Amino acid sequence: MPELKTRWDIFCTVVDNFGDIGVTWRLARQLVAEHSVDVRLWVDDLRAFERLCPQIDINLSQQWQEGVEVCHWPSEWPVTSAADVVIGAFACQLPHDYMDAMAAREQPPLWLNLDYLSAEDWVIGCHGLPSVKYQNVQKYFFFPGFQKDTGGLLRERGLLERRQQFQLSSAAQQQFLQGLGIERACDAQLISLFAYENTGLASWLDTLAADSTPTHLLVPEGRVLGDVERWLSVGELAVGALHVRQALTVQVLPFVRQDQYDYLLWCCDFNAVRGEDSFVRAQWAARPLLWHIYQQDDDIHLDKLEAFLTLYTKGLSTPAAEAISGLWRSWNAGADMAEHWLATRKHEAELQNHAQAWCLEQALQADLATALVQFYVNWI
Ligand code: TRH
Repeated sequence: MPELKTRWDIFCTVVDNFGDIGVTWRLARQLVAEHSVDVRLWVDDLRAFERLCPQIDINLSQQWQEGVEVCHWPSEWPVTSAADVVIGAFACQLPHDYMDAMAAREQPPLWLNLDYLSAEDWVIGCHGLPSVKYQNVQKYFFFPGFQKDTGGLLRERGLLERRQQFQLSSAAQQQFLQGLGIERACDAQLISLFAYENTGLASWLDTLAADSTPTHLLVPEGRVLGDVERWLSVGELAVGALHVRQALTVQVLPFVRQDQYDYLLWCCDFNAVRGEDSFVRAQWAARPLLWHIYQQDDDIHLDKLEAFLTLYTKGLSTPAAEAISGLWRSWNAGADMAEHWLATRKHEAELQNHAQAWCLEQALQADLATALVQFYVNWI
């Protein structure tokens, strides 16, 4: 692909949680590092950003981080020229003055809405279609996805090779885990837990505690901790807290930098993830996973869950497909996890092989940043 010294503006409003900033920060860095473009990332909430990237100075209106110009989205829009490519993430509304600046350009910019990730089939038909127009500037839909003819998934160059090397090195893993204060018992399975509040958690923890295989459960600080506290019957859990209940050890971790979170996923035998970005990262970890999908009005998220399961379970034996699907459905209904977890455990080896195969299959698609650059090249 030709090297393009173009300017890109990415706009991110943090609705809630970390997915909006997680995705746009990852994309911005990758565009700079791998496609040599200039990127300004406009973010309205630097505090949320700071959780993933602690080197951010939340008091600055403009700063450079890893080659990206990070700008705090101001209440009064500054006079600034519009970039060659403008990305509004997740249908965020661009400032009116900026839209005027887009329209004032001699050559209008490529204007894209980066949509939410979905495995539903309709995404294929809608990816790349024109959306609304502002004066002479046409906006287009850009849909990430798992299938051919979608925008693909965010995946940095060399990610899978780095992951594989790390997973082959028990010393590297041990060093990383020790850095977080984790002493893994040699026969214990490691599970990471990043989830929203979930009434099904207690039954899963009961099952893990009663299991003959020991489990070390790693829980980064966040929304699920309240359910963990209730199950343990303890007060507020702080980072570093460690509790043992029969075969289950529960340890609370700090919320780590985004790249460190990858290492955590790569170390674990099984990852419970949520939302969008951690969900994708767990797939690149090539380990079996459990997805807590972001809840939407009228339960439309359940269609997305089923669409993903349909794709993901292709190639699995019927019992393994039923086990993992049952587990995911229960988790997302906040229902009892015991039976489905035990069923899933029976197919551990098959699910592990499948996670590897799925990861390799997904990596055959162009990654999302490359697909965006290609879209721009085709457009001009
Ligand atoms: O935080 P989320 O629930 O974000 C959600 C979803 O994106 C959802 O689709 C969207 O509508 C909503 O936000 C507004 O889950 P997600 O997408 O996994 O984002 C979490 C980010 O946090 C991801 O980039 C990984 C990162 N992370 C760390 O950097 N360190 C950590 O310790 C952990 C646990 C996560």
